[in-house]
Amino acid sequence: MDSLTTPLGAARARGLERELAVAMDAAARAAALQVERYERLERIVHKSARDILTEVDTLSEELIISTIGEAFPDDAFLAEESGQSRPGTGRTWVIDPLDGTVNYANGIPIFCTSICLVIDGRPSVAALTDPARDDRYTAVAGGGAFLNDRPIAMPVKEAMSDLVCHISLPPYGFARREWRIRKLIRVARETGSAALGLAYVGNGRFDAFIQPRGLWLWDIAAAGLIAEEGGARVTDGTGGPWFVESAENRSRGIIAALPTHHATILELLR
Ligand code: 2AM
Ligand code: CA
Repeated sequence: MDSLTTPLGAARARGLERELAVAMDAAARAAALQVERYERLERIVHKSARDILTEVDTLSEELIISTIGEAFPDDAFLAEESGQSRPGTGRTWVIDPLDGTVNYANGIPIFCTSICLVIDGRPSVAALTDPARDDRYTAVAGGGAFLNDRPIAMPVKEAMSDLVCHISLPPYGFARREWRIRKLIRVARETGSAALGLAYVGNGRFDAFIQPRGLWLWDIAAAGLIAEEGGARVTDGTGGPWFVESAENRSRGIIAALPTHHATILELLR
């Protein structure tokens, strides 16, 4: 397992082997907890009208932060439930301990745990695990994307009518644009886990992920790198850089698509 065709090999070539190994270990621990507690929830807190929090979100995040914090005590964290700690170190772990919490709490087995190391503002190492399927997505910037230790890449699809797309448009004001896109593609889906849907672009389970706003940095950090390393063109909702660490992060949009169709999708959203 030493070549560039394995995740740890690709990470080693960039001096990030330990980082990826620790991220994979932290994701595996959170995934095990999520499987163990699946359909056995004790407490659901309503964070806001549309947002919920379970004890599994909190426990998963604690597990991930303690695992990574032990290995890299000087690094900073930006995590969904506990926020930002120790900014300004140049290395920040961006964490969504459980993406797709509503699915999880309802017993729909579509959710994931997402971990990304951002170095000097650049997503550099990603580990994203779908516990229900034991699908382990990983990526290293410039080193490729992997699913269960095998390299992945998007397929070639020339015709827009072949595209299977993950589409989440805002509820108001986008009906005409949504219809314009749906008319041209094969089918649109919404999984309820933005991070998992975006990671699926990395190996062409989705040919595009289209959400022009409403995401947080922890929803997109790991999955955006996986999509990009799988060969997608990835931008924000208007064609700009998809990951801006200092941006007001609740309103991030992301368009990840086969490079040949990305510009058309952006145009259709205008
Ligand atoms: P979450 O489960 O980690 O909250 C569908 O709800 C998708 O959008 C999920 O991936 C969810 O992530 C994400 N999302 C981001 N911000 C959200 C919010 N304020 N309320 C509900 N879901 C949100
Ligand atoms: Ca979450």
